Amino acid sequence: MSLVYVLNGPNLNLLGKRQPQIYGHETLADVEADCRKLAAELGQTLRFHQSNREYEIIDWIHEAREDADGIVINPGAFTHTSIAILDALNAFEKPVIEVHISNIHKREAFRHHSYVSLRADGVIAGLGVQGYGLALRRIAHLTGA
Ligand code: CA2
Repeated sequence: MSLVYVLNGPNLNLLGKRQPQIYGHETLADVEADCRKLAAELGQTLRFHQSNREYEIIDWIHEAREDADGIVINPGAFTHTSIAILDALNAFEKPVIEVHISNIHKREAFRHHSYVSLRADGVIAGLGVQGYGLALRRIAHLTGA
């Protein structure tokens, strides 16, 4: 079994509850259930987390350094602001896939830049919540699982 962290940033706890035209109707609990089902097929154990606090996300990335085989991260709005999350990811040596539910490049100019993309091995944007599953498949491929 490989171990994958799936980390979600601020406001993603509101998924499926507001702005469905941008983020769809699935809740974060639905996304977690879908990810866990796929992970079982791929031979992955998941640690699935969401936080509105930057330091908690950083702490999970540090924790992942100990034992994880990969990180899937949707940093939410921290994508566009957080050098601290970038620094934490730079200290993680295994694959990192950045996921955005919406196509950030089709949205406001301030969403076009991602600090996390400076580290990510791959970036998925605009494929809705399907992006999470695709990211898990990519990590399975990269880790040879
Ligand atoms: O498209 C994405 O996944 C984003 O990472 C989502 C972030 C946004 O700041 C990024 O630019 C792109 C926002 C997540 C907020 O999620 C909500 C979901 C439902 C209702 C309100 C917010």
